[in-house]
Amino acid sequence: MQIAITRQLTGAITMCELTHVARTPIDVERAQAQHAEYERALGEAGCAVMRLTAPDTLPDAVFIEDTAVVLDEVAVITRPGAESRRLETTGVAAALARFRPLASIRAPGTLDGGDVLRIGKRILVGASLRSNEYGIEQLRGFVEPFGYTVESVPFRGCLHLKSAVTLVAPDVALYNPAWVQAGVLGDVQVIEVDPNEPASANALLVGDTIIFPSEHAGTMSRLASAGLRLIPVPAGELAKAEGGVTCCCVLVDEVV
Ligand code: CIR
Repeated sequence: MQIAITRQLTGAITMCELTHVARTPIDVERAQAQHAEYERALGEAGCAVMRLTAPDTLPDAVFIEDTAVVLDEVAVITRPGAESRRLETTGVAAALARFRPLASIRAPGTLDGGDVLRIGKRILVGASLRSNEYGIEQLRGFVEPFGYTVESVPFRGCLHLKSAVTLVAPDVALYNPAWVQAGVLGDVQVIEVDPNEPASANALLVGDTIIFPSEHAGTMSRLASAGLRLIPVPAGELAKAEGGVTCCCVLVDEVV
């Protein structure tokens, strides 16, 4: 059983951080309905969903992925690159302490979980506006003793590395070749996004199921043709806040 920790979406989301996306009005009720559907999909994919509350002083709290990197051995609590997001980690750390020993990124380090892509024992970290070299170095120090390697990866055109590439199977990556080079991914098969849907590389793999935004029909049909199992979810309102499907949960594997 996997636990998916999610976080309440409040009306404060209209004040969210934005970097590559122009601000357009977010329909909060619609966003909440989409978020609830996402949580239902997590349940259907086999997760136990644990939703944390959020104060309305934290506009981006729903994007909980950015606050922690959870491995079997340790949970690394991040120090998000956007100052407005730094207080999000307190509630997440309290929840994760039940499941893992904690380590924390400290100033001047910054790290957003959305930049962290694990491929087996390789951890790729997007060198982004949000994750700096100090944060990446601190992460390396925490996880190398457990046999992981940490590589800093260049990308462009989007907020986080996982906006440009995610795994859709343990050895298959979905990526946008305009934003990240396949070479950095190493020895995995790759599927390119539909070129008409540049922002569709963010897929959430849960077991053998992919939770995927239903708005990206072209890329979805590429994934389906590859024989992958999909649960489509509406995610258009969250996209207006520059969030995708990986961003809205932290997955905690049961360690046996
Ligand atoms: C932000 O700019 O921080 C939020 N509005 C969106 C964060 C999305 N998170 C993610 O891609 N992991």
